[in-house]
Amino acid sequence: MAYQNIFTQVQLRGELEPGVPINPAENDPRIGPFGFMYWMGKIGGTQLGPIYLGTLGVASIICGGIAILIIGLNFWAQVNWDPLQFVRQLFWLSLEPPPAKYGLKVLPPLHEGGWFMITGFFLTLSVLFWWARTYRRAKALGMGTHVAWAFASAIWLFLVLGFIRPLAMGSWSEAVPYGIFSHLDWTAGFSIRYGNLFYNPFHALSIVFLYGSTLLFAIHGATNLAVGRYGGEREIEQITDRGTASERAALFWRWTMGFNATMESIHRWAWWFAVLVTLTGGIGILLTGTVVDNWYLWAVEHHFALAYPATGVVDPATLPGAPQ
Ligand code: 07D
Ligand code: 07D
Repeated sequence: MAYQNIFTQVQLRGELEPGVPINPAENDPRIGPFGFMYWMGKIGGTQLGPIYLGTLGVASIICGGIAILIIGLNFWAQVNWDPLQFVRQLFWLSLEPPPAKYGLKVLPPLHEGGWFMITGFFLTLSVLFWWARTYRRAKALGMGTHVAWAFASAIWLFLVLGFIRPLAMGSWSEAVPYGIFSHLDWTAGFSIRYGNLFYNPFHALSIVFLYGSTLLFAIHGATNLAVGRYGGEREIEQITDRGTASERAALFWRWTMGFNATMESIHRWAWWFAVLVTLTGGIGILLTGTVVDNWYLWAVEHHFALAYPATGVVDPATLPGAPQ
């Protein structure tokens, strides 16, 4: 067998595997497997399929499809149904939420946010169906539901951005537009409108866990590859019966930083770091405009930002009667 390292990957070939059977009483309409693919093997397993759609999968894909279709048709209409301009301007096109005057009206006129509301409805359904699918498939396989709960943390931020916070602010106009660059403009505008998001401690926490996640992922991946020559990629065996690979990995980290995670705990570290990115992020966004109006002034008040010398210029958002 060839020595495996980061540059030489295993391209497994053998019988096509349908995977473990599940409870025969359950409907199990899995489709495939379809065959092997060399290029898939470069980034993961070589086998394509089996795939399991089921009711929730089909429902999710239909709802997601409707959302994408409405977004796409709105974009296309915005360029007078010119296919070339659709492609050229794709990144700049946007489906905007309703204007503020409609408040929480569920269905404003279609061209004034109505299409946006319908899209949001189907997109949210699609994401929720997909969540239920991750939960149900895990249960069907007798697995824990860790993936579903981690996904729920991302959905929490998604719902805060597009549903919960707009509801709390009393207007759907607060929601994020559907568009590549327009959602970036929204993000930048949000920070400016609320006095610089860097002074929001939950944004800071979210960044800590985002950066932390990349660091943990990198050192975990690197450590496992490094002890691959001792069977380190057989993580489960190394957890239950600590072998020479995990001994070395542990010693390496004790040598270099005085402490080591275990073969098992590193995955708990990684899970929590990833989950906390969007959990803390969602809290930070929900507080913005509802509890805290200007994060810079909030930071001045809490003595971790310096007040500028008086210039006579007043932030209109701080004046009584300013639109909230
Ligand atoms: C690599 C897994 C694959 C997923 C991909 C995303 C779509 C959207 C929709 C044309 C890591 C598929 C994209 C289906 C097509 C239309 C209308 C995940 C991986 C490849 N953002 N954001 C992107 C979304 C928010 C921000 C890219 C979604 C907030 C910044 C992509 C949401 C804020 C930057 C995208 C969402 C924010 C991006 C790449 C939902 C604050 C970038 C995403 C539903 C968090 C980056 C041009 C990626 C970029 C980028 C999608 C929400 C900020 C289009 C679906 C409102 C600063 N965002 N985003 O790889 O290049 O994620 O933008 O909440 O710099 Mg965003
Ligand atoms: C959006 C979770 C929802 C996604 C779901 C997926 C589909 C598509 C497609 C299958 C991303 C649904 C998917 C429908 C399916 C296919 C193909 C996760 C999402 C459910 N920031 N910032 C964050 C940094 C600034 C701002 C988080 C850094 C400025 C706003 C993160 C910097 C301003 C918001 C982060 C920086 C600003 C954030 C996002 C540096 C702009 C948010 C975490 C170095 C000028 C969001 C509390 C995440 C948040 C957020 C990082 C700067 C604005 C840690 C590193 C000061 C408005 N920022 N930011 O995972 O939670 O998002 O804030 O400058 O809303 Mg920020």
